Amino acid sequence: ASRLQNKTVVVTGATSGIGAAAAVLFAKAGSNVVLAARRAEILKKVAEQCTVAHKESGLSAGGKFFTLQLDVSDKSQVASFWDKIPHDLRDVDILVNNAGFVLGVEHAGDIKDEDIEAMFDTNVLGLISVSQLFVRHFKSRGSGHLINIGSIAGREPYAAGSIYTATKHAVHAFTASVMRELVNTKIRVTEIQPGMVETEFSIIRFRGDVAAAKKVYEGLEPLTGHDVAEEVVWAASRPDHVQVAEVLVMPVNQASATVNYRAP
Ligand code: NDP
Ligand code: 8X3
Repeated sequence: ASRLQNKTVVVTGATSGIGAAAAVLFAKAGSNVVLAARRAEILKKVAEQCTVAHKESGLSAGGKFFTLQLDVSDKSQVASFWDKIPHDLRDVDILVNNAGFVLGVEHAGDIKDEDIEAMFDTNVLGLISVSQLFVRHFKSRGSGHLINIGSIAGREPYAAGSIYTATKHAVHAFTASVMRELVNTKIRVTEIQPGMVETEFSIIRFRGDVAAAKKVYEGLEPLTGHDVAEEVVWAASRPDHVQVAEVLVMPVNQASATVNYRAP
C-alpha cells in the first residue's frame, strides 16, 4: 500500500457504500482524494472521515481531500470537472468510476422510461463521459489507472434486473475495449465486479423501502462497502507493471447472481 502514497485519486459516488469506503481507505494509505457525488453535505462528512483516517495512519504523505458536487449524468458538469479541481490535485493518478444505481424490480413491458433512462444516464453514459475525460488525461501524462465498478450483474443477467444488468454489461464491454485500446501504454484498466454488497444500493432499488432492502440480505452475510473498497485499493496498489483486469468478489454464501445459500 506504500505505493499509494502521494497518489491522487478521484472517486465518483463517494457519499455512500463502496465509494465512501474507498475514499477513506485511499486516505489511510497516504493518497490525496477528490470525492465526487451529488449530495454535497454528505461528501463533506466523508471527507472529514478521510482526514481522520489519514491522521490515524501517521503518514505525512497525502492528506489532501477535496469535495466536488458532481452528477456524472450531467454532461456540462463533467465537462467543467477540471476547472473545479484545485491545481495541486489535477495530476490525477487513479480514477474510481463507482457512481451507479439500480431502480426497481419491474419486468420488461412494465419498466418506466424514466427509470431506464436514469440507469443508463448514470451507469453507462456518465461512466463513459468521466472515463473519456480521464483517459485523455492519462494519455497526456503517459500513465494512470482506470478502475470501473462493474458488477456480477455485468457477467450474468437475471430476471427483474433487465435494465440494470444491461447497464453493467455495457460497463464491462466498454472497460474491456478500453483495456485493449491502451495495451501499448502504461495506463492500467481494472473492472471490479461485486456480488451482494449491503449499502444504500437496495434501499434505492426499492425506492426507500428499508424493510424490502434488508430482506435481500436475509440469512447470509453480505459484503460491506469496505470489503469491496479493499479490492479497489488492492488493485490500485499492485506494482506499475501489474494490471488486475477483473475482480469478481462475492459473499462466501453467494456463487452466482442468483445462486446463494441462506441459513434457515
Ligand atoms: P450506494 O447507493 O451506497 O452508493 C452509490 C453512490 O453513487 C452514492 O455515493 C451516490 O451518491 C452515487 N451516485 C449515484 N448516481 C450518481 C450520479 N449521477 N452522479 C454522481 N454520483 C452518483 O451503492 P453502492 O456503494 O453499492 O454502489 C456503488 C457501485 O457499486 C454502483 O456502481 C453499483 O452499481 C455497484 N455495485 C453494487 C453492488 C451492491 O450489491 N451494492 C454490487 C455490484 C456492483 P449521490 O446520491 O450523493 O450522488
Ligand atoms: C449489484 C449486484 O446482482 O445484487 O450490482 O444486483 S446484484
